[in-house]
Amino acid sequence: MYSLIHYSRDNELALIGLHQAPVNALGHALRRELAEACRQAAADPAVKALVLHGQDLPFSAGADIGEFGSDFTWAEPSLPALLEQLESLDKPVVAAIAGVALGGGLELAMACGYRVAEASAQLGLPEILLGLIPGAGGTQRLPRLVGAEQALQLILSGQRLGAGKAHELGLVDRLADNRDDLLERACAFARELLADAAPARPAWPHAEPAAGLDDHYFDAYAARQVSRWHGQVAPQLALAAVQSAGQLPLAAGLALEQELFQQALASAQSAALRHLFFAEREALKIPGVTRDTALRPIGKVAVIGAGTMGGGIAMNFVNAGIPVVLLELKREALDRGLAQIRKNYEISVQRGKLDEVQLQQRMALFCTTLDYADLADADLVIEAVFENLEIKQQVFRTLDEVCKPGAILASNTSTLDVDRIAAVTRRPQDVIGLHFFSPANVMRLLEIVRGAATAPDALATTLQLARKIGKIPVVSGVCFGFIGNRMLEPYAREAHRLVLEGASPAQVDRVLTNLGLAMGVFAMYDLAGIDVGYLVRESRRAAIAHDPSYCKLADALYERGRYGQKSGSGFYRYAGRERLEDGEVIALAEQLAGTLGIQRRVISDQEIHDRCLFMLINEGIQLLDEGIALRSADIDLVWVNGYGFPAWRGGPLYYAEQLGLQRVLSGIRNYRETLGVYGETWLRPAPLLERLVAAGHQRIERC
Ligand code: 3H9
Repeated sequence: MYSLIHYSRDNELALIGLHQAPVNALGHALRRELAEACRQAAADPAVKALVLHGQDLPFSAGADIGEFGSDFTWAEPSLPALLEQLESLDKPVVAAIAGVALGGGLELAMACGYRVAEASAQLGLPEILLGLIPGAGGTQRLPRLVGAEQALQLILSGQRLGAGKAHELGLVDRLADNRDDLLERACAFARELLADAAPARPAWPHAEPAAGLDDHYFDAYAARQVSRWHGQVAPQLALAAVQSAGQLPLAAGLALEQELFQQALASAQSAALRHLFFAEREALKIPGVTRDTALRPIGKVAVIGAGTMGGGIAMNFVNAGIPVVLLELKREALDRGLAQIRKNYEISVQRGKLDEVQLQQRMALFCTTLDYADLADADLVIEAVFENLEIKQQVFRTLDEVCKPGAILASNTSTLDVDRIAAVTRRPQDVIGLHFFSPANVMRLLEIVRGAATAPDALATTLQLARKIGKIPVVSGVCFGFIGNRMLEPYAREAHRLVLEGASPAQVDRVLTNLGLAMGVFAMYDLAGIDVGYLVRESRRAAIAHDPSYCKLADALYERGRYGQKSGSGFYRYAGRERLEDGEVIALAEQLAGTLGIQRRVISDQEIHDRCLFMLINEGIQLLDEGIALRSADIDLVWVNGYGFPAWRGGPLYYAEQLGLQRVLSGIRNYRETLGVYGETWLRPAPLLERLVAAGHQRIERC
């Protein structure tokens, strides 16, 4: 009778096991069967209590995100209606939570009168990360369980709680030691409730969720967050919904929540965030790599270079419990690197994210060496030495000598040709690029560069490892700068040129941050170091020599020792951490423009937006055409997670689809014509963009 539910009886208990692989997403078919199972249990006089659990699966990851936008979302029983049905049963219902109870999954658990979770379960309402608000009672029932203040924090952060913390807050009634005894513990709890003649639902611990909060609490909260929310609708809707829990009876609060949820679901921002959710999962699917591809065991990692980058990379593995050997050429460099790592962990301890014992455990996983011979037993070696081909090739020659067969040899290059690095070894199949972003222990993006000879199992192993250390991996082919930095080049080039033509660095940055980017181009260059950008340009002077205006202002700043934040001045001046506009930079731009024969003029914000963004998009489309990126959504992931592109705009290529490909193409063509030689040199529409527009495609895909 059921295909997604395991229904069984244990004396006076009905056991209802949800079984919709892989994560019990509450799609229409599962909802229908669950409603039927609840009706069956309600109608059976022998059943006195119900236990809901995930049958050999996590409890539930919430509503089926793939259903949103289709008729199935609200097909009866809708999730809110199903939960109201559950809540109105006159028999106690115990939710037994294993794995995850997220979003609608936690809402399902909260509609039950009682909850038991196994110790490693994770609970949360992550809807906000999808541009949504909880829409099946979460904004009403959570405040009644844990209080409005706590509920607001959980709903607005989307943060997951461990079962222990959930228990402390009163979200969970009982804890089971592990998955194996969860169901037994939940059944024992249900029997206890029956023996005690407990009510089907206990009274809400916070019947007045906002009691004790200042009258202006919610307004003041919103005022504090408004700049951080940056025009995003979901946080404002979530706040209004939680606020209503303190003002309205449950039924009215649920009705209001429904309205607000619908608004969030219909928003372009939620569509963009849902696009990224699926993009993240799709990015793991790589041609030539299947579920059956055998993985290489990774028990020990070596990192060459203990500077900021090497140290940050090493921390990722240690955080996941994998021992790391750090190699440097000099003892002092090793000591300095290790001291910095300890300092980073100490900051985490101060912030309460780590305790002293964990700090000691992590430090104990590091060992250091000055001798390459000590890398012989490493399963993965990542070099993070100076960005220079000859130096990296030399490191790889040595690795080829000392490393065991089958070890994966990775370069953390951000621009160089991985195939030329692989070519100096006798095992190019084991060589791969792992491009971490700085700070490497914080940034989630990991570009995995697949060389021409990289073996599928080496690729599969690094993909899986990336997930294990909490990164978002995106596979790129080999080219200068891979996906991210190659796209940065035309985007930053336009920004630099616009300043010569009459914009100020602050105006350019403002246009970009108004769009939602975490940082403008010039603030970013000042942070990364103008000397660093200069060295990258030095490595490819031949390719840019034909344009004397190319990043000329940055070169001039470099010559004046204005290296950015670290030297107190760059495109801006710095007073401590405060960024100030600098008239000297404008004067320098005017002088350079005069020398180069560039007519300065008033530059509109629209032109800044179009030239920077359209060239960024254009390069992304070109990368797709060349096969460097496998899909346009991979490009979106790179720019959202590595370059501060606003997630709620879905990434640059998704943004282009919303703008309309025709608009992007005609913008590029227009500037190509109006910018003279410069336009002809650089503003060339990608052939794929032209083909897509000619064929009337709205989506960016190979054609
Ligand atoms: C919501 O609940 C709204 C309600 O408040 C109101 C409604 C009216 N739906 O991540 P993984 C798929 S909004 C559909 O690789 P992991 C995923 O696409 C929802 N599919 O595994 C993937 O498919 P494939 C709020 C889902 O072990 C497969 O499951 N909930 C859903 O690394 C495995 O996923 C959330 O935001 C879903 N809800 O992580 C939770 N969840 O194999 C979202 C997963 O074809 N989910 N899939 O690529 C997660 O955070 C993680 O998936 C989870 C597992 C932690 C559960």
